[in-house]
Amino acid sequence: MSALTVLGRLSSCNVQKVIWVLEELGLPYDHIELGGKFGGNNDPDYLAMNPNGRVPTIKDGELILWESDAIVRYLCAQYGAGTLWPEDPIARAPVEQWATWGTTELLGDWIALFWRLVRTPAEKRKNHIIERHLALTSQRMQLLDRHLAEHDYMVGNTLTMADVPAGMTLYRWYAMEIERPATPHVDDWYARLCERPAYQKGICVPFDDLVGRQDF
Ligand SMILES: N[C@@H](CCC(=O)N[C@@H](CS)C(=O)NCC(=O)O)C(=O)O
Repeated sequence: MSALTVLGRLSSCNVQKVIWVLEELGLPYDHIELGGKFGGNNDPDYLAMNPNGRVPTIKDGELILWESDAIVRYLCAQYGAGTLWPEDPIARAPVEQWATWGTTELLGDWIALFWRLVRTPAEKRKNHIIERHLALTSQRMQLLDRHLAEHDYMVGNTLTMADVPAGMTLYRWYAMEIERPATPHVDDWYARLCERPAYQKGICVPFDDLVGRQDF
């Protein structure tokens, strides 16, 4: 048994970020599938750790932590100093900025699009709502494209925590049957990410078992 345990189903995009980071850091960990079709996230034992009843939660020694972004920040700060987590606050500031942008600005419409298109059964889909979320997500991807014209990764030319929230969205973005705007620099960034075994393991996870399911 490793000191570090992740609880949460890998089909969850929030769990995926955590697994991606752990794999990038090369840390040993145990992974327990929980939530969704696995259940367990409303059991008293789990709620005692995470009263929010959602996944992921991690245990690292005595530390119990939930909220995927807090977990990603903790793992990067604790184990990725100098790589995923620049130690100098001035160097780290844009990393924090883009990580927050990914989570707050990009993720909202992207996840709404995924829910409306993929998780909603075909007979219940509302095209005008799908189109609105697609248009807003596309605008964010175009902003990202302009930014990535100048950089190989979100901040500078190596992977940092800044890549995690936005990078997480890409597998599903490219897998969804939608009309995407031309974003050649995002395409190149995605190709670079796909070359990383950690990204393959954490993020490139087929989502067939989520199609048409709104019950979790
Ligand atoms: N803000 C939370 C959101 C967590 C969340 O919504 N998790 C979803 C999966 S992506 C969940 O637990 N759904 C219930 C389930 O899987 O049973 C985080 O980032 O960790």
